[in-house]
Amino acid sequence: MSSVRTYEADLIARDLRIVIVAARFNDFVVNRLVEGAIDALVRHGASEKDLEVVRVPGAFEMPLVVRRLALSKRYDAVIALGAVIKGGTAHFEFVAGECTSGIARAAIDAGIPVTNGVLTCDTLEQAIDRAGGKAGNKGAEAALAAIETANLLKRLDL
Ligand code: INI
Repeated sequence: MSSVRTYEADLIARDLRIVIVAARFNDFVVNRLVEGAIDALVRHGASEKDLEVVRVPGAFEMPLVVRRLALSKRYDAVIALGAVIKGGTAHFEFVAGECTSGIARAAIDAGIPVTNGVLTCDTLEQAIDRAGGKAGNKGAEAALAAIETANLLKRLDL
């Protein structure tokens, strides 16, 4: 091992205040992402009283609400969960692109982690695979990324 000073964070969610922003569009898929995220947070020590879920109509509305919540100083991290499925719309690229760049910008503007659990898939089958099916649960992955990044920022104490 090198002796270079290295900062990394644990996955302990105790005392972290986290809000999940979930789209109603494709709720059949998104609800599984929400369940996966809450399960991961609680299994890593989060208390349910420190967790909130905010519902938005679709992925396109995500950036505005995510940004307001991230700037509110009420939370240590925001988890964005949605499912944009290509078969469903001709404006797939616009919805997916605006959502992704908007939530990334919200994190930069607010200075807290906003993790991206918004699926962008060609088919409903792919989305189901990634929402607790054979490709894991991207909601749980986004939750772990939120815990780690929130703890990293606390540890860096900048
Ligand atoms: N919103 C989604 O979250 N996923 C989709 O797949 C989707 N499709 O297919 O259209 C979608 N559209 C709605 C969009 O996010 C807005 O809610 C709507 O355009 C109103 O602004």
